[in-house]
Amino acid sequence: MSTVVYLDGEFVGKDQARVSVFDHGFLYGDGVFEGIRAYSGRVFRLDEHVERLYRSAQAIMLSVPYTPAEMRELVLETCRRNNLRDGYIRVICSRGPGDLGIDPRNCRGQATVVVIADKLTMYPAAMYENGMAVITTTTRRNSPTALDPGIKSLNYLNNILAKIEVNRAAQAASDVPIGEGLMLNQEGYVAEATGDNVFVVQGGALFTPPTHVGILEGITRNTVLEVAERLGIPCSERVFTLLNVYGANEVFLTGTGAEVIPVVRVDDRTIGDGRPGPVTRRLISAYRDLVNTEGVEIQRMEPALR
Ligand code: PXG
Repeated sequence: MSTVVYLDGEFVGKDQARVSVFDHGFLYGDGVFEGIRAYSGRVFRLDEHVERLYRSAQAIMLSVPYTPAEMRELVLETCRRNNLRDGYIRVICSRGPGDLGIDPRNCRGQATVVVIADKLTMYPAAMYENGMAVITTTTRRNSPTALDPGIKSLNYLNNILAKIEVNRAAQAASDVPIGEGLMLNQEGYVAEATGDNVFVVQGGALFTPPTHVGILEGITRNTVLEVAERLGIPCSERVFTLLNVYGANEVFLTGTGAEVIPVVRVDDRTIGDGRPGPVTRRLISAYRDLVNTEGVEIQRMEPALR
């Protein structure tokens, strides 16, 4: 079955899914998006992703031409049309076509909406077993006073610049592969990774930066906080520095794509004994159990008799 993409009111073949070069999403990164996962025929935390999409859209005064309930249905329908049971769903809402000026008033006033459901490229399984190395990037996370990282905007250059640093560092030979980069906020406090949130474990308790540090409030982050609480693992949001990361017993990252992934080396400092720790391993397993049991059914319930 060939991939179909939802684009502005209709499903079209992947190769026909084209957006104007005058679209302000393309010209200026003027838009918002979501990355969502489906597992075993269910969409994980769909309502949370839809809510975040609308929060982001509202922040940039972008009017989405559907209700959140319709958007939710659109995500499910895109999965159905692609026969997708496991994979990745990308929702993109851009300002739409306009002229060459940045002024959003010159666009049509309603978002271009795209929904893609496709396969996902994941980190290799060995990284979940053995952990990854990370570096701290010199690129600082956007200041919330300039562009709040809580907005999941199409403007990812801040993260991409950091990711380029990660890629360059990863070229050097290393027994532990470098997979991500930590980004600090403008004050030098640990914010998040280029596409994931960060947690440290210290004395059996879990710590992650609060949203006011300037992070994307990850749905996986919030899920892990919930799961940890259920498991009786103390957790709190706390502002911390690299010193707290270097000295942590365990470090891991969270994200829709990465799920929960162990970090065993930070800026060439070995974390703990250099192996994924017990709390991280417990959370990886609990998170996997959850994604395979919870979520919104993709298939419509068939009538019992027909
Ligand atoms: N921080 C940032 C900056 C992100 O982009 C997360 C945290 C984790 O959020 P969720 O809700 O997924 O737990 C993200 C989201 C990629 C890619 O290709 C990654 C994300 C988004 C889009 C693409 O690596 N991560």
